[in-house]
Amino acid sequence: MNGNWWKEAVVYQIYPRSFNDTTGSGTGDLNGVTKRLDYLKDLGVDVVWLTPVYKSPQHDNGYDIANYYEIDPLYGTMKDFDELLNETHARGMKLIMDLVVNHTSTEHDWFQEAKKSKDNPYRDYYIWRDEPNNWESKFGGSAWEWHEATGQYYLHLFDKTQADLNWENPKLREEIYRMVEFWGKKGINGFRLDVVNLLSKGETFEDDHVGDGRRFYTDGPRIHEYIHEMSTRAFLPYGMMTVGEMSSTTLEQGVLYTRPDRQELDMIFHFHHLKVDYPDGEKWTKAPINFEQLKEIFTKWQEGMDSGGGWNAVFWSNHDQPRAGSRFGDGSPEAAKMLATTIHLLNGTPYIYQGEELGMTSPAFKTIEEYRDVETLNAYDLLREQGVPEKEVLSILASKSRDNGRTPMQWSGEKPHAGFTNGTPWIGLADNWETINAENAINDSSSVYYHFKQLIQLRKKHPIIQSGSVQFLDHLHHALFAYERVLDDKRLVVVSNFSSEAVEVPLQIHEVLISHLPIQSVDDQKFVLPGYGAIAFFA
Ligand code: TEU
Repeated sequence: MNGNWWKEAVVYQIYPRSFNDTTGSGTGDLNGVTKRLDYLKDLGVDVVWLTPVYKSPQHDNGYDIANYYEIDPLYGTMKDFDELLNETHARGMKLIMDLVVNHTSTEHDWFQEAKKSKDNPYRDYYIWRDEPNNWESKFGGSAWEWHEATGQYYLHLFDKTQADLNWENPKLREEIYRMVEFWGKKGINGFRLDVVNLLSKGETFEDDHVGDGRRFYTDGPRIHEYIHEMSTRAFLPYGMMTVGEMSSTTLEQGVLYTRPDRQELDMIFHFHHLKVDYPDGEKWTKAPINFEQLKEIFTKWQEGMDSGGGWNAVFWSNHDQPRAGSRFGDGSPEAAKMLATTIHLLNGTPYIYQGEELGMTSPAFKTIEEYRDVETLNAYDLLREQGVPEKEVLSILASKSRDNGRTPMQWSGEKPHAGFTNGTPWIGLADNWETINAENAINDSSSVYYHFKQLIQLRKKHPIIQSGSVQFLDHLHHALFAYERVLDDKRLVVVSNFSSEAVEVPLQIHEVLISHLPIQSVDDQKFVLPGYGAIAFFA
């Protein structure tokens, strides 16, 4: 097997809770995923990434793990998991899981022990202090929670039910590696590592006078040591693919995390391009996309990872983000196809988030009762406390909430819940499911689905897509996102129009690789790219 197989792969992310329910519980399950494996195989994906299905009280939809060795009954049993793994492999696909080791649920046995007394052997698996500092939780409020019985505070960078683990403790690290080996022995093919660049908190825990504390624990002092140790001990021996989810990291760090000679991670997700509608870093406000900034970020990361010898995961969407078509486009199938072309022909391993291949949109919820996400509900309370009017808060949530990406997969026009469940779905559906659904998509050769399928096939056929160098073309019209890939004597040019207006492009086309809207040539030196059009051609 090619040691770099993940460089040639396309990954499909499944958020099982919202994928396919076979029991009528209203929540998707593992058997539901197994039933849809043929759908994924037909689409052409190589790797399936399952977000957490471990035992959990589900305060943060499974990112609060209570037992790393068990499947949450909500999703089924270990037998169901084994079957899913076998069936995935039987179809020539690979399966990766989520590894959440920055924190555990406070219901995890380790924390249950740790909170018993200050001298409990598990106390030091977590981070306790007599006094809190001023660091803030990423879900709002202080990052410290008071524990009355033992008279100390524990650190939680996320919800207060997600206690941060103390990676300084070698015993804890051993436990983690043993757990990774358990899944490695089962035969899974890798992990997506949740907020993995936050593991090393430093030792000083000083107040942050200029920020929320993140500069102390982001890419912290011992982070590369920990990741290298975990990789050589637990990932490499099982040939696992790894993708690190990086919170607020830098390009320099990104190269360090992914340069193969350093034996840390295969690739990373960074989120800078998904903060271009966070003015001054503020998520909870409505703002247009800063398109110039978007292009600068891609230019920097694409060219920089390429020349530094690192490797990117490329993506627009995941379970923490509003639907990309609604955010970067107008929600139309054309915009969905344009975004797909843009991302799939870049340098890196592309990720598709469930429903993205159908052009699913954000649901535009209108009341607070429709939301489920802990971060969203906290933000709602904080904004209301600050006096922001209800209507405005709801409009902010409709554009920014993580629940925008978590509505059920739209399988068919079947009433009442699009073939997702026969029960009551845990969260409502986007109301366009009667038109936007997998069944309709498969029956329509011009659908977003077939556009994704074509992009996946092109990647397999043309080595330039996987390994060509990348250079951005910044001299074209301001509404265009354009780059070229170069391999040997071949030059592949990709031009996407992020506006609804047609734009003239002064470039010469030799051979069109993919394009979803009619391209009109002005003369042999120029062509017109329609609004939300995208084209890739050999120049
Ligand atoms: O997310 C990490 C993270 O910090 C963000 O993506 C976060 O959701 C966003 O910044 C909020 O504005 C990961 C998981 O993907 C997410 O679902 C979990 O809630 C989080 O870690 C904690 O485990």
